[in-house]
This record gives sequence, structure tokens and C-alpha cells, in this order.
Amino acid sequence: MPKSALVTGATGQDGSFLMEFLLKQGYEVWGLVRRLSVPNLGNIQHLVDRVSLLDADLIDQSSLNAAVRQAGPDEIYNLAAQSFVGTSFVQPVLTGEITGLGVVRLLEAARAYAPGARVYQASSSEMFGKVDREPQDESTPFHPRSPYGVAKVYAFWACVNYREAHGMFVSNGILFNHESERRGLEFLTRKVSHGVARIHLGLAKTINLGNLDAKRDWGYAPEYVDLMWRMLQLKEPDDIIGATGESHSVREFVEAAFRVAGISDWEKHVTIDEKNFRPSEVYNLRGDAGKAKRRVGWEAKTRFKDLARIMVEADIKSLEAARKSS
Ligand code: NAP
Ligand code: F7E
Repeated sequence: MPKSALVTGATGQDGSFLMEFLLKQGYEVWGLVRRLSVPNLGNIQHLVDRVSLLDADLIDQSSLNAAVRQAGPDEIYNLAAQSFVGTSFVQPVLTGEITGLGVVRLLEAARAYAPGARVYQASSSEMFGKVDREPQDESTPFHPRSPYGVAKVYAFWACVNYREAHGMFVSNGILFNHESERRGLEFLTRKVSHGVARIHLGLAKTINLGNLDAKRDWGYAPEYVDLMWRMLQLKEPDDIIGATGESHSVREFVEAAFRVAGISDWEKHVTIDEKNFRPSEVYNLRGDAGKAKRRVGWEAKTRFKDLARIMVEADIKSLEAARKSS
């Protein structure tokens, strides 16, 4: 019998890469999508004939119960979230409902209808927030700096509690930023790669940004879904960091992205606007993924400059294709 997996957040960046990965491993794959007035299947259009999609929402307990009961999965990957930090400051209650309580709703559904399933929770480096050491590892204290980070901390501890209280196999992957050509357009790297591509093709003149001094540990998303899967193959549940171990500023990413398009005077193409700054910022994140290497043999491969190149080239290519077909 092939193993089966239920992936929430199926339409998102990570959900799409994870479902591809699981199909390659021979899994029967169930993807959870929420009802939208206009379907949002762009990232998984190429997969819809090979996975089973279920309608459910992390805000709605009965739909989660029904989805878990129908799929009867061996593994559950909870990737669904209101995942944009900026929005969490203007929609803190919604973010708490989805990104925090939504995880408990899913755990309850699993406890009732698939108690033997192994559960992966998409925890985040945003939980470290205002860090007191560098690099951050699994023993670094949490000090979240946004409603998103706060919700992720709540969800993290809920997972630990379901492990301890109910003996369930629940693991937290504490992943640092991972990006790709499938990233939402509001996130920094994609906003920049897409903006650079538009400038390169003469479709725009500038990109409007915020804090150029913040630093992140940016990796390439397809590699991180492999870590998620490896974590659920362990004998015992565990909490493990995924990161590159390198940290770069927003300014460095912008510079690298413009360089891919052959533009060296990038300052001329960047404007700064207060609206892109956060009320409380996470200034510097750099992860120590030593435990991931020791426990499951995982390490990030794609380096910073290659990430910028992959993303800018992909955006140039897709904008050119769109232009030709219009
Ligand atoms: P993403 O592209 O924003 O995808 C989020 C997914 O969640 C989308 O499929 C979205 O559906 C779904 N979703 C949102 N609200 C929902 C709800 N109420 N019910 C059901 N589904 C809902 O995020 P990602 O980058 O793939 O990240 C995956 C997970 O990892 C998230 O939990 C994120 O917080 C976490 N994480 C990400 C990173 C990173 O750097 N990418 C790092 C650490 C942790 P729609 O398409 O309908 O909006
Ligand atoms: O911001 C700065 C911004 O929105 C990165 C999510 O996947 O990773 C992500 O959260 C940095 C921040 O991602 C703009 O202030 C400057 O310092 O791409 P971002 P994030 O906040 O790091 C973590 C690990 C997650 O878990 C989250 O789900 O870039 N920045 N100017 C800007 N950011 C944006 N978005 N837009 C700007 O104009």
C-alpha cells in the first residue's frame, strides 16, 4: 500500500513543492484548499490531475474533521497559514485564528480521526524575533515581534503539548526564510525579482521598498520540503531548524537581483516608503541547521547569489512569455 499524506496550504509555495516531492516518493497525496470566489490554483495547476483536493478551512472545525476522516492519512503536513508578517499587524485577530488556533483545530481533527498520523507543523524563525544570540539554534529563546510570530509560538507549543499530553507524533520544522519563483508577490525576494524583471523589460521604472538593513537567512524552497518529509520518517518526533547558516541584508538581495539583470546603478530604481516598514522589525536572523544535518542528513545547497539568479531569471522568462502570448 502506498503511504498517504494530507497537505494543508496546498496552493502555497511550500504546499506545491511538497506535493510534487511526495508524488515522486510514490505517496497518495491529498491537498487541502479553502474555498475562494476565484480559484487560486496557479502553483498546482500541473498537479491537479495527480492529487485529490479537499475543501476545508483552518477556521472551520467541521471541514477539517471531514477532510482528515476522508483522507485517513499516514502523514499530515500543516503548511496553511496567514503567512505574511506585514498583514499580521493589520489583521492580528485573523492571523491568530488561522496561524495559531487553526493548528489546534487541525490537531483536534487528527486526534479524533487519524490519531496514528504523523504531523508536521510549519514553525518559523519569526518565533525567535528579537534574538539574543547568533546563530539561532533549537535552544534559542522565542521573542516574537509580530502577531504572526506570536501565533506561530502558540502553535509551536500546542504541537509540543499534543505530543506530551496525547502521545501523538507531532514535529515542528523551524524553518528560516525559503524563497522561490512560486513565492507570493508581496514577500521581499519575489517583490524584488519580479520588480527587477519588469524594469529589465521596460515595464516599470522603480521598486518601492522599506527597511533595507534587515537581514535574513534565505534558502531555496524546494530543498526545504525534503527536510519536512525527512522529519516525519524519524523514529520519534522532534523539533528541528532548517536554514542555510548565511545571513544577508535586504540591500544585498536587491543589489544581487539587479546585477542578474545587468543593472549596477540599482539605487536609481529603488524608492523607500514608510508603509513598507513594520511596527516592530526582526533585524537579523541566521540559523544553525547542525541538528538537521546530524538527525536527518539534511543541509541547504542553493547559495544566496544563486537564489537571486534563479528568481530573477524565472520572472524575466515568465513575463516575456506573457508578453508574447498577449
Ligand atoms: P504561502 O505561500 O503563503 O501559503 C499559505 C497557504 O495557506 C496557502 O495555500 C493559503 O491558501 C493557505 N491558507 C491561508 N489561510 C487558510 C485558511 N484559513 N484555511 C486553509 N488554508 C489557508 O506560505 P508558504 O511560504 O508556502 O509557507 C508554508 C508554511 O510555512 C506557512 O505556514 C508559513 O507560515 C510557514 N513558513 C514559511 C516560511 C517561508 O520562508 N516560506 C518560513 C517558515 C515558516 P490560499 O492560496 O487560498 O491563500
Ligand atoms: O520580509 C524587509 C522586511 O516579508 C523580509 C514569511 O515567509 O519568512 C517570511 O517572513 C524582510 C523584512 O518575509 C520590504 O521588513 C523591506 O525584514 O519577505 P518578507 P519575513 O517577514 O522575513 C518567515 C520565516 C516566515 O515564517 C513568514 O511566513 O524584508 N522588507 N522592504 C520588506 N519586506 C516586504 N515584504 N516588502 C518590502 O517592501
